[in-house]
Amino acid sequence: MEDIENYTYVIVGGGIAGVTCAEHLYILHPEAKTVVITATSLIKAVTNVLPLTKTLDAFDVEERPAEELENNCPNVTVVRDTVVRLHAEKQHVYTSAGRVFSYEKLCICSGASPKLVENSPHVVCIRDTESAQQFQSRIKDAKRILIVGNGGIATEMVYEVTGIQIIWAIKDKYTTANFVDAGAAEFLRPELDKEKTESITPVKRRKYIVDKIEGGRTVPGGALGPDWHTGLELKGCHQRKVFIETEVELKTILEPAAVKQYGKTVTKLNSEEEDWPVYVELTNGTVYGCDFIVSAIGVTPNVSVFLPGNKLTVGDDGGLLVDDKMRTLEKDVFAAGDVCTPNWQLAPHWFQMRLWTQARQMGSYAAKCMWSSLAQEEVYMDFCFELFSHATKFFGNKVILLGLFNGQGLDRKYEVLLRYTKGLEYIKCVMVDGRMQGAVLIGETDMEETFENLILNQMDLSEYGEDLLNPDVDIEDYFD
Ligand SMILES: Cc1cc2nc3c(=O)[nH]c(=O)nc-3n(C[C@H](O)[C@H](O)[C@H](O)COP(=O)(O)OP(=O)(O)OC[C@H]3O[C@@H](n4cnc5c(N)ncnc54)[C@H](O)[C@@H]3O)c2cc1C
Ligand SMILES: *[C@@H]1O[C@H](CO)[C@@H](O)[C@H](O)[C@H]1NC(C)=O
Ligand SMILES: *[C@@H]1O[C@H](CO)[C@@H](O)[C@H](O)[C@H]1NC(C)=O
Ligand SMILES: CC(=O)N[C@H]1CO[C@H](CO)[C@@H](O)[C@@H]1O
Repeated sequence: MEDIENYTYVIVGGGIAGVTCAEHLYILHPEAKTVVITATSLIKAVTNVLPLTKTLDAFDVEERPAEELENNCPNVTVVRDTVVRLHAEKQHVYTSAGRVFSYEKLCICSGASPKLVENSPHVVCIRDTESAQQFQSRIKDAKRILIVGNGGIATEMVYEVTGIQIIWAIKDKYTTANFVDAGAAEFLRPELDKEKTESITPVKRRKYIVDKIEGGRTVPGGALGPDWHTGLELKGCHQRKVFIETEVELKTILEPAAVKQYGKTVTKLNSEEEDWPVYVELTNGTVYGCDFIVSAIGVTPNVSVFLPGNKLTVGDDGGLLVDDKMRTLEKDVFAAGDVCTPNWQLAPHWFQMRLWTQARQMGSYAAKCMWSSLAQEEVYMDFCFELFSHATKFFGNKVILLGLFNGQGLDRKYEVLLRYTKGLEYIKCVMVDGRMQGAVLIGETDMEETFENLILNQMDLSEYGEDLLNPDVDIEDYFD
């Protein structure tokens, strides 16, 4: 006979999504019994929340003991255990310790695991530029690394790293429109900041069209598009060399002994090439040596224990599909954070990115949805899903990403306005037909609220042209 523990709300996962969901359920429904079941002893807490705009808060993430959540929210219990099965029809979850929890409303917040090209000590995983600092210590003695992945993080990595050779293996034909962030990475490259002895007056203001970039094979230095060549080829990247291998994936990682054993031909990039700690065979048969491999190929949502026997559906990216009330297809089963994939009609300037910001927004909104479905109250989609926004720090610089900041989904048919002041600020606007679609703001630009409004209200800005970013024109006066 099963000994069933009954709860109103059961949350699986003690990450940002799960903890935020529990905290908000406690606010909405303090007398309800809530349990957070989490595989790890520490939970993730959001601290130092600072509202930046209507859709965006800056905050820190800290690991905290579970008791803290219990102390702050007395009717919330944290159980350290691993959920191994969901029986949605019975409304039960089962744990590895043999416990059974029944719920009225369940929220799956089990997160995602970084995809590794291969589980190997030679592979370093990068999800966000913030982990770049840690990565830089490993890179100190390296001569050559191989980067796998073609997303924003891989792109930033490629531009972040100086003074070594980089082989960048991408499965697409060309490095995506992400190359625009090359400028951001140039801006952020600490070496550049250190060199900054000249005054910060020169402001580069540039405009270019992004739809005719050809994929390159071997691109030296920081140049990926015709404009970057002339405009942003900056000092300090001379020994750096980037070799781009397109339309390939990583096939195998080979130890030096295996290369000898199988008699693999190693492709040399310089004449006197020595032995390498590790070798990589690409799907087209080329073998390269390198110091280590950087994997930046995204994450896999942690869904496997929930699927068997239930009618949950997953999207192309493997996430649990949720509707605009964060509901899965199973009755009373919600999902939030990295584990889920929004399956509603997305607002034109919002898209999912598996980041803290969204884990928190979804956790909070899921709590509202869970409570309102129990209380049979109406709930409206949170305003934060109107506009993609993310605030982070790259090497101490404030970075704000708004809307389609990288031209996401615009099929490379957009213009970019750029204002770039070395060591001070980097402002990029993505424009279509004179209307702002997205922006990257680095430094203390103080533009986030104005730009948020411009993206949300889609005002026609064509008459301002490039002057939109002219530092002598105070656009806030016009638009606030
Ligand atoms: C290396 C790395 C660096 C990152 N850096 C940044 C960054 O700088 N900025 C940023 O915004 N985002 C960053 N991200 C992304 C960010 O961490 C995630 O988007 C966010 O943490 C997702 O929160 P979550 O609550 O959905 O999932 P998670 O934080 O992954 O939490 C999932 C929780 O579920 C638990 N769990 C999973 N399965 C079970 C189970 N079966 N039973 C019980 N418990 C379970 C786990 O133990 C964990 O507590 C990074 C991610 C990685 C991997
Ligand atoms: C906890 O829940 C009980 C009822 O289940 C309620 O009486 C009590 O006020 C709640 N405690 C707090 C601190 O909200
Ligand atoms: C694999 O691609 C590289 C360049 O991307 C090329 O130099 C090499 O010849 C290709 N190898 C094979 C076996 O096709
Ligand atoms: C299938 C899968 O990705 N499982 C992961 C889920 O989360 C736990 C804890 O974070 C990982 O240990 C699993 O590997």
